Amino acid sequence: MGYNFRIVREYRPQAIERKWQDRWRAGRAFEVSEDSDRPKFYCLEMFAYPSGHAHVGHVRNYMIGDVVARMKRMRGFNVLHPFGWDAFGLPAENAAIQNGTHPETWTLENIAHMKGQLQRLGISYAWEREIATCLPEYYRWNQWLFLKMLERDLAYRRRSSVNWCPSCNTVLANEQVVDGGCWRCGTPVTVRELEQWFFRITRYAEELLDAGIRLTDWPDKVLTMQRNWIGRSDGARVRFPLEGVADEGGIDVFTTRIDTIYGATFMLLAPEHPLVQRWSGETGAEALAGTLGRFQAQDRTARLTGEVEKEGFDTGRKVINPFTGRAVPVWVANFVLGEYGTGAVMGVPAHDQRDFEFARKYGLPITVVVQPEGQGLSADAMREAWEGAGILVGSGEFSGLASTEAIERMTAAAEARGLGARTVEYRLKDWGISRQRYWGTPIPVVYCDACGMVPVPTDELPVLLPKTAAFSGRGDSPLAQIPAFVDTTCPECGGPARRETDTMDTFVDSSWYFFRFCDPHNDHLPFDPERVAYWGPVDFYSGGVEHAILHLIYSRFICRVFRELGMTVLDEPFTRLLTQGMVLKAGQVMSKSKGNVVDPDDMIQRYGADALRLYVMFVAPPEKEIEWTDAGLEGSYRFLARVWRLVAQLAETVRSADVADPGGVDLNDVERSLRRKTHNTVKRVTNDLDPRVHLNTAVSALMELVNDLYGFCGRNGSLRVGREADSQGSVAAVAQRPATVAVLKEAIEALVLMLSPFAPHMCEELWEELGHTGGVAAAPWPHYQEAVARAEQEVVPVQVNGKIRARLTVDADADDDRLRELALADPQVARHLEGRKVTKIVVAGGQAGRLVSIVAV
Ligand code: ANZ
Ligand code: ZN
Repeated sequence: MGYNFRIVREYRPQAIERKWQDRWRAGRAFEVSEDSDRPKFYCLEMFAYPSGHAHVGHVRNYMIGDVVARMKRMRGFNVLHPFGWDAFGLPAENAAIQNGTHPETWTLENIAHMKGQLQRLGISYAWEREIATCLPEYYRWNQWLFLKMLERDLAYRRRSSVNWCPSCNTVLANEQVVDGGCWRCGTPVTVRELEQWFFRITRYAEELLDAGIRLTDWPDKVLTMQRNWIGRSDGARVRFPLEGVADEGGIDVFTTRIDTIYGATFMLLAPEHPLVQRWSGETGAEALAGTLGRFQAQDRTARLTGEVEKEGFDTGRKVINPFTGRAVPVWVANFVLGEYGTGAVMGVPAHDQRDFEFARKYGLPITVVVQPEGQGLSADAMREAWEGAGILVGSGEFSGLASTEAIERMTAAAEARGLGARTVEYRLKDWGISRQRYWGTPIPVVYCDACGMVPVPTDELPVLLPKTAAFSGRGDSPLAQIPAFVDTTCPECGGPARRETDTMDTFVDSSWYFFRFCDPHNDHLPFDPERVAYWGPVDFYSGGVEHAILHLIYSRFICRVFRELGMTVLDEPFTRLLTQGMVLKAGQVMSKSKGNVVDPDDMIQRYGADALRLYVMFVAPPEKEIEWTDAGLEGSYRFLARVWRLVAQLAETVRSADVADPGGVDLNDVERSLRRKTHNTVKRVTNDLDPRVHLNTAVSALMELVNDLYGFCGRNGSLRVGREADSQGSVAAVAQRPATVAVLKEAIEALVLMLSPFAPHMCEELWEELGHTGGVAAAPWPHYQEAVARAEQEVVPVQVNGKIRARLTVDADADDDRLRELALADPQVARHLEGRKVTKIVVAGGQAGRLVSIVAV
């Protein structure tokens, strides 16, 4: 029977994908345990919020991680590649309010559906390690962590403001405030002060900032965002005494521009400043109190960004500018923030734009004290503040100094006179973790009339979230409405006590889940330190850039908390970070609300999971956005079908190869060229994948190899192996030339191995067809030989006394001595050397190739 007519099965992904998914599961192919004989590799994608259905934009990240995990496994690493669910949070509760489904039901159903989606994509997860943060076996360790932090003063309680809907009588999360109104009823949102819990992340501000510099495998963009978020500011605190009440001290301001202090013509306090709060309570202060109420009700982010109109109120009090000795008025201003610096600012209208606008609006004096070089500023003519540096004027003994120098000298002077001190301020605030919500981790403390706040003893954990709750979206937080939950006994005195009804921010859940994956079923500790010592840190972490700040800073912080608890020695949880690009459709981000989502299941039905995976990897580098097109997916499918036909038709030939190593036999030109292509492709793909993760260029290299293979074998489909090789169009020719079969086998096997991280199901099937057992997922990654991968022949120019006299065509692996020999033997060169004495022969190397230079006298 002629080989040309062998009928191969058509590529039908649906028929093989299920089969391999079942086999992987049954064979526990991706489950791992610690193994000190192999290097470990922890590959993690940010776990998923179980919103319902994952679209291809969501799953792109998992596919990227899967290619890395599969490739690393083949390269001999013991790979931990787990998955789980960030399962608490507001949407579940909103769904309960809207359609009565219990948040737990909603969440667990969504998890089941999405897990199925991921399994149908063939992602190589260690599913036995799956975690869901809404289960008590997980969240009890949030509670444990909270209690440990409480012991160390890393968790504390203070009053802080929340959004309040006066109509629903309920606290609103920031996401539930839409255009300043309640998401349910539209009533304008006001501010309420409540006792809330905080994690003291500011204790680590400096370390988080410093250590950021060492995260060399993180995108610069993310590091910059974190640096700005932490926001270190070097400046000084300066005290302005209150006029007339010398004993009562004064008001401290924080400034980065003490050089402008002679121009401070007023002081501005935040509405939240304690003195303002005190003054507003005094009799006759109704107008002040009214203004404060209005300011505090203004959108906090708009106040922060300065989007709201700048407004102030004169308190009627005065302070003394300690450098000029003059009394200046104290105003309250809506754009001064209570939580930054000291909550008080010296107003320097000539040199700060916000102060300038404020002064113009309220007719406050403007005094220029810094002159930019070569300009003469005058207060009356100014149209905006001069914020740059310059030479000080009207600044007493400091006049004539340049700004930088003045900052040094004036800070020293303030310190010497006991007026102030050099300080560093951070934008980073302590992390408010209290949520007045149901679907989260209950905070494990109780309040007792006799003992006050009492932590729940760790052996009584978990504090279980009660199953039933009313979800009206109105009134107190849902937990506060369940007496069976609230009413308890005090662990200290046994008297009646009330439980804390706040739950934790879900960012607490995600701040340490990567440790839990190392030991997911531990029921006496969050994790065994030894297991984290083996698996940690995460070597490759990928996810959306929207987590550049909160999740990634909180995780770095909590890693340090576990370090403080002696549970890990790690400083940083994630060595390498990749932020993947979005998937767009018709130029728009895919999202349910835009109705432009592509469901992976639809695509799997039409083209198979492998084509979908390959398409998403091939269309762009992982960090870049991709524009979804069905045509692109179809192209990937066609490529896979092409590989399928090629390999399936050659499988029998490859299996029958009796020369194991094509390196050991004589090859003709065509064979040698295919072999070079194979080794060169292995080299390219290996380097593209590890460590660069240039998945798209790796796929292009594989496509080139497939083209060359088709060229080698003859035209599409007929695959007359050996036709180009030795001009005989039959399989018999192959049999006669073991070398052809050997190079073919090497190429085909390398192709299937390297394609397998991208298209794992198809490659498993083909690998088996090629006669291998044990699965491609566990097969070793192909090797390449540098010498074979290099261009085969090299053209080397030969100079005699600086003039090119010949060009040699040599084997690329010929060494320099051989080159010298060949150069001297060349007839052209020999002619130019006639009657001369060679004094030097140099072989110069370089990117462009080698060159022989002969000097003769
Ligand atoms: C006087 C001054 C003069 C200032 C001048 C700037 C320019 P960064 O770099 O962001 O730390 N400031 C201090 N506390 C504030 C608060 N709670 N709310 C709003 N603004 C506040 O900025 C520090 C500067 O921001 C400080 O320096 C202060 O204004 C203002 F020509 O002091 B400066
Ligand atoms: Zn008590």
